[in-house]
Amino acid sequence: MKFSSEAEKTLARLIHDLDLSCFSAAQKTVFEHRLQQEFPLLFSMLLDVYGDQYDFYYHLQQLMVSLRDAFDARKPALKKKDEASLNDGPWFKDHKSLGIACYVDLFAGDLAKLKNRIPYLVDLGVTYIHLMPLYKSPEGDSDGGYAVSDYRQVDPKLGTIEELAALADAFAQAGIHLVLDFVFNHSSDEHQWAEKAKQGDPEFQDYYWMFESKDLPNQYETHLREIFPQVRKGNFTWCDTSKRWVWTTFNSFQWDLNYSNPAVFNAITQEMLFLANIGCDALRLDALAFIWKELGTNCENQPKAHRLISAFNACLKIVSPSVVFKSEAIVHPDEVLKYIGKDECELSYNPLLMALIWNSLATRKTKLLTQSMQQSFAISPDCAWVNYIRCHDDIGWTFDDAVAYDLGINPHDHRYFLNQFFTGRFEGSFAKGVAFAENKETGDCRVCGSLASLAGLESALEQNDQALIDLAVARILMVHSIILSIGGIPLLYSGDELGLLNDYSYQSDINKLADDRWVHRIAVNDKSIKRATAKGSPEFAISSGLKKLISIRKSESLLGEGSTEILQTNNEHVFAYSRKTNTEEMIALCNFSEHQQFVKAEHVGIEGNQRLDLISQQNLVLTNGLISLAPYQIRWLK
Ligand code: OTU
Repeated sequence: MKFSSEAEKTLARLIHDLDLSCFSAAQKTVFEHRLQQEFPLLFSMLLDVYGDQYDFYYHLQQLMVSLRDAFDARKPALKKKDEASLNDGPWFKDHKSLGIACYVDLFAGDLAKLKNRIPYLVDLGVTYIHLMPLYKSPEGDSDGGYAVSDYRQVDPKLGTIEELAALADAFAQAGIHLVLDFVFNHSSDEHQWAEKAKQGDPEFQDYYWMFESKDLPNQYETHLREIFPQVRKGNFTWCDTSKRWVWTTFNSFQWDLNYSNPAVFNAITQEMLFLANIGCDALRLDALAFIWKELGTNCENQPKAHRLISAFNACLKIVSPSVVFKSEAIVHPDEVLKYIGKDECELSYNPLLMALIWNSLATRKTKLLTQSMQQSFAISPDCAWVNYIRCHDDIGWTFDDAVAYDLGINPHDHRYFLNQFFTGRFEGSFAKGVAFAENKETGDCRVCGSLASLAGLESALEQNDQALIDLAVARILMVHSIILSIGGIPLLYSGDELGLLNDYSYQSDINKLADDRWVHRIAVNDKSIKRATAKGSPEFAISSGLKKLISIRKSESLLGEGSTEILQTNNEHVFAYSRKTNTEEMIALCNFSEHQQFVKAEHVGIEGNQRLDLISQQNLVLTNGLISLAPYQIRWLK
């Protein structure tokens, strides 16, 4: 192949000019071997994005220096882990895997105290922890830490980088993989790059998208969405110090980085490798869909965004191959899939499953869920979904309009209904959510709220109605059962395991008031943990029920390695899927309605054979060939 010989030639020249005297002979061999393996792809990606720039080769040379230095700085213990991971295959396929996402301050106070929470996590069965962004960020509103002022410094209120590295070790000893955020679409406006840009330094003004006049921004703007319309109109912010317009997709203090500048790719690679070298196992690629801007497009999911992510991935594989990327693409289902692959992100949030589970709770119908999963659940066996019900963000009604139309659902009207339902405006709704980012012009919004409040526990408790409380608890357990068994890493959102309700105190905090997502960013403290041990309480029912589901998951290896097939049940209220290996099979069924339902056993491939229901621990009894399901009942039939 012509191209690979070009890559080889280029690599030989780069290595020739690279001083590798810092390495031992053995380390030099490893580094060079990894370069041989990964450079062809890295080169082809960067050539495609930056090859027409006069100084492309200079930037490649700079990148080599960054890779060498990061490899040199990587601790021997981490290098050992890298070698082991290359031999052992991916950790995330294991049926014992269980994730949790939490804020350091809300969950523990600070990094030092978080160490004391490890026994709690181990008791829950956690093997993966995503610590929400904990880097230095502006005082006051920092978008929950997603405005990073220094990637190499921990927010002083939470601790130090040394404490974080020590915590990574402690987690590793407890069998917990650490996931950190890589917020690389933007930095905060207080990052030193931004500060220099504000002061007029042209080198750093090129790190961002800065414009003297509004002409070009206006041209871009005609194709762009507004992500946070509640805080600002449009995607650009006037910076008075530099007298320039700055591209700010999210908040005004989050400045989009300019990846058309190869110096930015290199600078951010250095930050990424610094994070990898702290000792994490995965990096969550925040807002990755937005990194490439192309005039005349919506500047999301651009082909060159994929090239850049592959290039970052190749750098990671050279320096720290045990670290994988997790994609945070909350976009059209077809676009979500494009980020998943060994060369891009081995892990990906599954926003479609998340949104459609909520949809099925509202409608009590599973057709949209079933058909969408049949279309979009399958991914490469090297990769894994991260399945979740709630996270720190709002819920947006992401699904493929074509699938909806196919089922006779008008997607626009249906999204309106879902917003009404989950904000509790729809009569008879059990949900108590808060509208987020309401667009006054279009009427669009998204939904915030804790899992328990959205699933009906808050309103049931207000009505003090035990039957409604029981239904809410059953919903909460059922939706968790899906993420625990459908295939992929189940990711809990801290507090949901304890049934925490919305916390409205943000409404009196000036720094949080404008961002309703704070309603479901809730402190977990000793009191809430203790409450969930009180027998008879809904919190206890949730926490003990969840623990039981987790322990069943952990005893069934087919829930890790088995393939998934989404089944048609011919009962519109029941969602079903099978998990299969060469030797075992399990059929999972969930009843999304508060009425008893029946499914013909033969429709889900059960033919009179003996099946054990792993949930009830009883053999399945068919009546007239029918499987019965009580309201919100889960069955795992093996
Ligand atoms: C992410 O989410 C984070 O999860 C948010 O907490 C941040 O505010 C944001 O990036 C900026 O850093 O708009 O409403 O995939 O939906 O990336 C959430 C597209 C968001 C976006 C997603 C983004």
